[in-house]
Amino acid sequence: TAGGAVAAVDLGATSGRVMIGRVSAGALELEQVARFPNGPVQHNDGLHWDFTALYEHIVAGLAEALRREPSIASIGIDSWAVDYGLLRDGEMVTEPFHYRDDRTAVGVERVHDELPFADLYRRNGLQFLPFNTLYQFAADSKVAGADRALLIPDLVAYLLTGAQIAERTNASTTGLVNVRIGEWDADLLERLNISAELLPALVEPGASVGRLRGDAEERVGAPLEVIAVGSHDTASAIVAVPMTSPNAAYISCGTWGLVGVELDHPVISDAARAANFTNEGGVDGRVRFLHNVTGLWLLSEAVRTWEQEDGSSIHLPELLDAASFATTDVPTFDANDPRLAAPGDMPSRIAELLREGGQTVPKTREAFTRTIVESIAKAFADAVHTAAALTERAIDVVHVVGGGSLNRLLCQTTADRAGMPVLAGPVEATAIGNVLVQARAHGWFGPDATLETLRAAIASEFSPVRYEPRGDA
Ligand code: LFR
Repeated sequence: TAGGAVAAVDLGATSGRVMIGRVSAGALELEQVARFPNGPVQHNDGLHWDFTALYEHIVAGLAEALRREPSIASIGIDSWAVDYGLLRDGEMVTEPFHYRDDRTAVGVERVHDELPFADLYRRNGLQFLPFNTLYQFAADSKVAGADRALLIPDLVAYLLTGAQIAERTNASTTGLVNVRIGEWDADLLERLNISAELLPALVEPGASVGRLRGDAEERVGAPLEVIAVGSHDTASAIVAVPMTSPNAAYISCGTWGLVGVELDHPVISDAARAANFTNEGGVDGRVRFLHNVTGLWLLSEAVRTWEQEDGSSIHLPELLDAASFATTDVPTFDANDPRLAAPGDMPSRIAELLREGGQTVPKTREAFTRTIVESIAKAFADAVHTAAALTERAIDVVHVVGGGSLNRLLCQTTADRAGMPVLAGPVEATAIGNVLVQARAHGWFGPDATLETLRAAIASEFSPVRYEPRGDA
């Protein structure tokens, strides 16, 4: 009885995928069915996503998934956070904005004029990121004329099923959910002039959203059920971190590096605010107490720039191998500098930061790559130590999951700089978390499965690679 197949839709900032997850006797197997590119698109009024294209790829991918695996029982959808689509009379008003669009600066000013950041933090427990949804709303002239705002995974679910919901983990990244009561903060909405009607009811991961309807059902081939998962990709990834002790920290590393620990209760102390740590909602009411570190974005934007210069593509694993032999002094910069947030010529911007810091700019691409990786590792290690201090935990191991777990140089330098072992993997944490929450909803892990049950079930299958800290680093 205990098993079956589900489909996971996982949308990242640079690509999206549809996967089949097969679960049997606690074992889990993933099969990628479709992968499609994603990225910012410049419109007259700023950076957007090509959501319409994403949706087409999703529907085509789901149809292919069902062809390959007719027993698929449900669909779960996760994506990056904070971004939303606006609806008017049920129709999308415009392609959603991309969170790296710089219009949000105006929104930050407007919101902080009404409520200083310290007051906001006490309410929503969120680290300051200029693109948190509440700032985006304040800068988006189309919000006033809309009757619904749906976060990206909820928007996909709506188009598929017709149901309008706000999945809780992702809703927590809007800045509009009260961190103590776990509901939309009505008072905050009023002060920010946001109609309470704009936001649909919150729904828990594991709940049924609805069945495919109309065109979606026809194209996919069956009236499949959509189940809410940890629809914030980071929430799904954390489900699949094989943590076995409260003294474990995690880094969910893709475009971003989300560095922190899992808690039962939020920490909204002045120190947490000053360190810009966030209390995002996890699956089962857990708290993702973490800090956003600019992750592989720096490397992918640098490589993109170099590829444009060369007019040919770069083989990243090769570049990273070469970078690991660049052993002379490695200058580092602040990976979190806000000037590195927008798309653009990353090598020049980084060179400027290095010069500002009185450091020499590496001359070769290998050495430059080493500087980028070490700077990310340094920011990771700092965030791990800060998380330990803020939560008074004796952190003694760091799990790295996501694409970054395959980056050996990054894992090793993170271990070196944190002074503790790094356990790398699974690389597919987000998709695994998405699949596990659906599988649990179907009862395939028994009636009382906790996150610990799920983590234990997959621990044997995805055993991590261990990196010991090198003492001399
Ligand atoms: C990671 C992520 C982060 C969020 C950022 C922007 O993919 O979801 O958790 O802060 O993207 O949405």
